[in-house]
Amino acid sequence: AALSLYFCGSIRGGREDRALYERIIGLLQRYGTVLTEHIARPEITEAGEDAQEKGDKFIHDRDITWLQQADVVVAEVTQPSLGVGYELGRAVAMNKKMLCLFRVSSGRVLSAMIRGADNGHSVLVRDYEPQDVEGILHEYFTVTFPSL
Ligand code: 6IA
Repeated sequence: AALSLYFCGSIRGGREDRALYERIIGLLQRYGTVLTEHIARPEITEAGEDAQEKGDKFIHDRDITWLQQADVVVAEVTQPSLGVGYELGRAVAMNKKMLCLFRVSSGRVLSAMIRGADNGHSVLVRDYEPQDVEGILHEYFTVTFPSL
């Protein structure tokens, strides 16, 4: 069966990287079903005007259910986001396979709690530039899921 992928990217933490999330999600769809493809939707803004539609409790509980279903979690962690950090912590507690992508060229320094979560096998943090993301994902998925 196809993989289930959970992609994390900032929403209320700031939408500056939304177009990049869209590109990453498009690439991830080569490897399986992206449960969270709405993260790139332009109509989802950090102001969150459509939040009332479903409510934060609904969003949280649905996202945790998807996280439990996921075979792998991929996160773009350059734009700091409480929600992404929370998801990653929950995913570590669930022993999920995880790949975090950070753009050093942003001038930011990644949280020690994310960088330091890298354990060299199931949880990986990769510094990257957007032009390398296709190759990085290809290598990650072919090494992690050789049967693909
Ligand atoms: O704290 P943040 O909002 O930056 O957290 C972003 C992360 O939390 C993403 O990886 C999502 O998986 C999850 N998340 C946060 N808000 C939502 C949401 N709608 N829908 C789905 N996942 C979410 C909120 C939209 C709202 C602004 C109208």
